[in-house]
Amino acid sequence: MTTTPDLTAMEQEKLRAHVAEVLTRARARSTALTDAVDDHDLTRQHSRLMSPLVWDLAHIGNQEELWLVRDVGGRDPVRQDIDELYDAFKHARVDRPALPLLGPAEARGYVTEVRDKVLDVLDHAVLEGRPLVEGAFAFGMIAQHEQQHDETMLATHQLRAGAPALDAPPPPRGRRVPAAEVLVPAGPFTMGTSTEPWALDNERPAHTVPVAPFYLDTTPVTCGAYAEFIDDGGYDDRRWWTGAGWEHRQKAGLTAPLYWGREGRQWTRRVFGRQEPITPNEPVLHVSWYEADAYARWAGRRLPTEAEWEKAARFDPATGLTRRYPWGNADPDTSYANVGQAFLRPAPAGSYPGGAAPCGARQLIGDVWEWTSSDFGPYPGFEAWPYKEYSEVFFGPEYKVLRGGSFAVSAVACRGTFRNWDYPIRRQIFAGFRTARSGEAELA
Ligand code: AVJ
Ligand code: FE
Repeated sequence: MTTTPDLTAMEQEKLRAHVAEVLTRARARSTALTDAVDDHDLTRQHSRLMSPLVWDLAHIGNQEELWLVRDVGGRDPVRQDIDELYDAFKHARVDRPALPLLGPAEARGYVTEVRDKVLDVLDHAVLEGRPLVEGAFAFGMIAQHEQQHDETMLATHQLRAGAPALDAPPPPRGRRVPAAEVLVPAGPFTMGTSTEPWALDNERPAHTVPVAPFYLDTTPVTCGAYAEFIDDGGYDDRRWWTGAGWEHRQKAGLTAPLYWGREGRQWTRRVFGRQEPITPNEPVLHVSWYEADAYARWAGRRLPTEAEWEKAARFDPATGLTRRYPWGNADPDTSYANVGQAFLRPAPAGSYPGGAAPCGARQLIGDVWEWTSSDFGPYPGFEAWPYKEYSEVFFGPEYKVLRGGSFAVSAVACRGTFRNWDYPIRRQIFAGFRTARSGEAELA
């Protein structure tokens, strides 16, 4: 897929060390998320939308075994007998608690045994020559997979009732922004990537996309702004909702974001087991696509398309080039963005001025996943790789694209090109949004 020039022995060693580091970091997080609760909490279902935590853990190990022990390593299977139990396409999440799953101790033993073999495979692997190992792709894919499930496990923690099990310091305070919206002038840009070594198939290939001028919110929509929509009767005014959105709002009885409640006139919410007043300047979380879309219409605006989002996040008008990240080509760290579950919440709107895009928009990476107006589909020239079940089977109008990553994504699973997707009714994911409006009128 990607053709990298032949690696020197030293480059191979550096890459190997990097792989070991991202795998180890992912495992530390999986361990922390599963050690935080007792065996009962690991095996029970906290929501019909989610797997038991112990399923995620063994599924992480099983994917690692399939790709790195068996395929890349060419080694004998560790537990071929459990492949079917941990195949996400064989059993719906709602049915997983009733399966004869590995218990907590067995699952921990299994993932450790697989990892020991993988580190041995890594020691001996030649990281080029075969597409799957070129640039250590399969290892990067598995590290991302574990981190993606860690984010899913964190969403299960948020759904879980009972005493708090997780702790984190508060995020940095918010900053003022010069203007509520930024202009992204007209013009084509290069979307997607053909060079990012660990980009997944749906991010490829790079291709040119024309984009009309538009304005984009400088920051994600805040809880305070969202509360105004609610208090203005937004949930009861059919004008703001699409047909399908209104139908869902009625059927599901939506009146506020998931986890929100009222104490008198004050909006409150539950955050990882703690009840608290909403923070007005924090990006709103746990809204469905339908709610985000309705809010935007109420505000006289719309959701950005996926191409608009990516142009705002990556295009540098000074060079005409597309950056890896809003701030440039450096990997994310805490000076640029709220990623890596350093905190258990998004940072206030306007935070991370150092991570702003050339257009001036902030917090495009990290904090909250941002719903876009776009359906999840293939880029021109898409090729499913290395397996159809990562992306291709989900392409179609029933899924909407989310961009940018939340406070719960790890740096390895978060890029300016990274694409996430979900059903427009979903709210348990760490999703918010920002709004846009077309710019033609002003420029004419
Ligand atoms: C990309 C987050 C939609 O969790 O369903 C995990 C990632 N794919 N295991 C998901 C994924 C296979 C996927 N999302
Ligand atoms: Fe998975």
